Amino acid sequence: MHGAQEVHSPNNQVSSAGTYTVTVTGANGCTSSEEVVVIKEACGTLGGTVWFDTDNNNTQSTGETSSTGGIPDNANNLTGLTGVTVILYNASTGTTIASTTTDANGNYQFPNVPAGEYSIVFTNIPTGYTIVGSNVGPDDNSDSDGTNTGTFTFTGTDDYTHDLGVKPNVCVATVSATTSVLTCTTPTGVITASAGDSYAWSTGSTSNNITVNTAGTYSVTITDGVGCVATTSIAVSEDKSLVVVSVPDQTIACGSPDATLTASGGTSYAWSTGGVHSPNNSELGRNIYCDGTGAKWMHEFRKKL
Ligand SMILES: [Ca+2]
Ligand SMILES: [Ca+2]
Ligand SMILES: [Ca+2]
Repeated sequence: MHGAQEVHSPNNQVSSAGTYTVTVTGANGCTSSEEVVVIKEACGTLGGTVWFDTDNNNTQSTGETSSTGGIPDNANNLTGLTGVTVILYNASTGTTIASTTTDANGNYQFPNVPAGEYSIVFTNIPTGYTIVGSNVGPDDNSDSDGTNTGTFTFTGTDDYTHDLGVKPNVCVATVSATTSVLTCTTPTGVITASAGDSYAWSTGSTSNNITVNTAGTYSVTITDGVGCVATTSIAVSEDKSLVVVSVPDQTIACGSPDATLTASGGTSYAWSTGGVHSPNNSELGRNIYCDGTGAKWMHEFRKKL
């Protein structure tokens, strides 16, 4: 009963639940009394966070969020996923109660929610993230409740247990090249990227492979179907320096049948006499002969094999 303080006005503003009594006196002096029952609806805040499960254990770990109901630990500069749409449904009727988006720290709140049966759905999650396992472990404060929490009972006491754990997709890009050194015999190489859905090469190509003919470092960014993005690069060098050929001149002395001409500096040799692929060629030579005056004469010849 709330009769301790009398109010002599037709209006009486109350803020507490309870039973109130009013006694009304008419112009004729007669009185009547009436009891008024006031029920205060239980209201509170529903909320949580979309957090990064950086250690992949499907629960909010120390350092990922604070220990109190999914509020990110900003002291560690940790943030959650911003811009995720969160929808509050009346689980009894299926109607939408409210919709909001996660803030810069991944938090969301629905204030002034009456006690009742609800469900919360997370949607518009950016590509590039995987949803972690739901309801792992015994503590609803620290678990993830999935993109649809399912029906839960809200008593009107603030409740921040409705969270969603996400983790960035990780992928690794690799490239392979048919040659790492461009030479006179291998003037081009083909660099092939590991499988993806799209490719962006430093050359501007969007193919999964590129053909290169100049030395350099070539990079590629690979994107797959779930938004996983990875970049890698490979260096291709070039060795097209000319061989320094050294063949000392020779004299075929009078009376000698030939001279050996020796080339160096290479790995294979092709003499003008043909058919000889060694550093030495004794088929090319000069005849030196002497006449009766003592003068020397020379005749070059190439012997056909
Ligand atoms: Ca974790
Ligand atoms: Ca749960
Ligand atoms: Ca939870």
